[in-house]
Amino acid sequence: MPVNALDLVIGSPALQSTWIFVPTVSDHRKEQIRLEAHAKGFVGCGFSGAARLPDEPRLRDWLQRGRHGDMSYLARDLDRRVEPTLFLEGARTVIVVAWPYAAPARPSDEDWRVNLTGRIAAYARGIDYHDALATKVEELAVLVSQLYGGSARAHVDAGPLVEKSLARRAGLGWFGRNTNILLPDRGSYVLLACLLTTASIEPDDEYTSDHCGACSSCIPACPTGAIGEDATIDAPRCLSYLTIEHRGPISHSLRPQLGNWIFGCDDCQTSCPWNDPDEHADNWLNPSLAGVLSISPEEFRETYRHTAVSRTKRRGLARNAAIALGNSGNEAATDPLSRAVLEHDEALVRAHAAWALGALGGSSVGDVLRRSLELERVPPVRTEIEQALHLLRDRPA
Ligand code: B12
Ligand code: SF4
Ligand code: SF4
Repeated sequence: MPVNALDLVIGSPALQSTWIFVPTVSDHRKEQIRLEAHAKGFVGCGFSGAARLPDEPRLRDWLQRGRHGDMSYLARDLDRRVEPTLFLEGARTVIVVAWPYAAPARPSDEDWRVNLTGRIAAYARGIDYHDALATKVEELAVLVSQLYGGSARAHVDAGPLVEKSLARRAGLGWFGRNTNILLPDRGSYVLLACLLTTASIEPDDEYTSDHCGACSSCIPACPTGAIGEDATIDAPRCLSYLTIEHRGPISHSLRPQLGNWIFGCDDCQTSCPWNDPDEHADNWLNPSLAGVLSISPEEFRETYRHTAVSRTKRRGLARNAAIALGNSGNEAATDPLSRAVLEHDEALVRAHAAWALGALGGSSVGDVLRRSLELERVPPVRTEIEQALHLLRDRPA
């Protein structure tokens, strides 16, 4: 979920000359940083050295298998992904913090099909975490520089470093089979951020246990089978990738697996015994699909501007809502989809609305699709409409 790169370099020459690092047996300053991180709301704060991470062969293998899909930035300059000193020259310590977010409720499958509501992944609730965390990590950076001197630089998701591996090395938790880092007392509903510093701070022990044990619940819970036996994700199959990162049409074979996910996916986390579900559904996470499909540019800006959802853009979110309406099996989805195939200003959305109408079927759908074919000028959308008409014809009466 990368956004614009966040760079922060703290540590004026004045500060650096005032504070000289003197290693001590018991470093109270380290505990002060941990306490401050907790006071800011972080639920984990660990310290790691800045040596090169051992992940390069795993990353290379993952990339060679094309598991990164369109995220070409992940393949750029692997050294920068595993070498903290290339992110901050002279880095000697990486402080990794974990920010908790509220667990999602588990709405029943039946409910969304009746109410025609979508699902947004729980991490996206509220102000975009990139902004929220950046401010807190910047404040922590000031404290680190005051206590130890040196310079510091924050890394929140968008940077190249492999944050999960740093988190494990900083002692925060283990890699689950779903590839997320789980904290033993929190589960995986946490977001990670790093603070690199030139100060030398005693590292914590890396997290060597693995508490997945015999469990493998997340693997069958994944709607698209994106979690490999080798605990890596095939991103082009992952709904989080498809609904957020992937800009173009979603392949026909994967559309039914979206269910009602319109931004991200939590299925491999809600199925995990280390995560407790929330009891209460949150309307913001379950918006009306018809509303999202027809959302205007102004409404989209107003509703999602400061949230992570803005990353998928209005076009992407409406595309996903069209698919979810097609998956609902509910006749009430026909009207909003018919309006979209005839009138939506985005070709991508019209194309997916055509598919969704074909998937829904019903007596009025053929007429709507034929009318839209008369009006439609964009070749890929025309193809989708023709395919939807074929689907209708082939459907058993
Ligand atoms: C690209 C990316 C994605 C991609 C690919 C996901 C993936 N698993 O790689 C997509 C778009 C699919 C995605 C989805 C999600 N993401 Co994402 N994503 C990233 C990003 C930007 C890079 C991850 C990466 O490098 N992947 C490459 C592959 C090869 O890495 P990997 O699968 O983790 O493989 C490594 C491990 O296998 C590791 N490893 C495994 N076992 C062991 C054992 C040892 C001993 C060692 C040393 C290493 C090791 O070695 C591999 C190479 O490093 C990071 C932020 C960052 N800068 O790190 C966030 C991040 C991983 N995502 C995050 C989140 C929250 C999500 C979602 C939950 C969002 C959602 N609800 O929709 C889903 C979860 C899907 C899933 N099951 O992974 C969080 C994870 C927080 C956590 N608790 O772990 C991160 C850290 C962002 C953040 N700052 O908080 N994401
Ligand atoms: S986020 Fe969803 S689609 Fe992606 S691996 Fe997890 S369960 Fe599968
Ligand atoms: S569901 Fe089971 S296997 Fe998957 S991450 Fe959680 S504990 Fe590990």
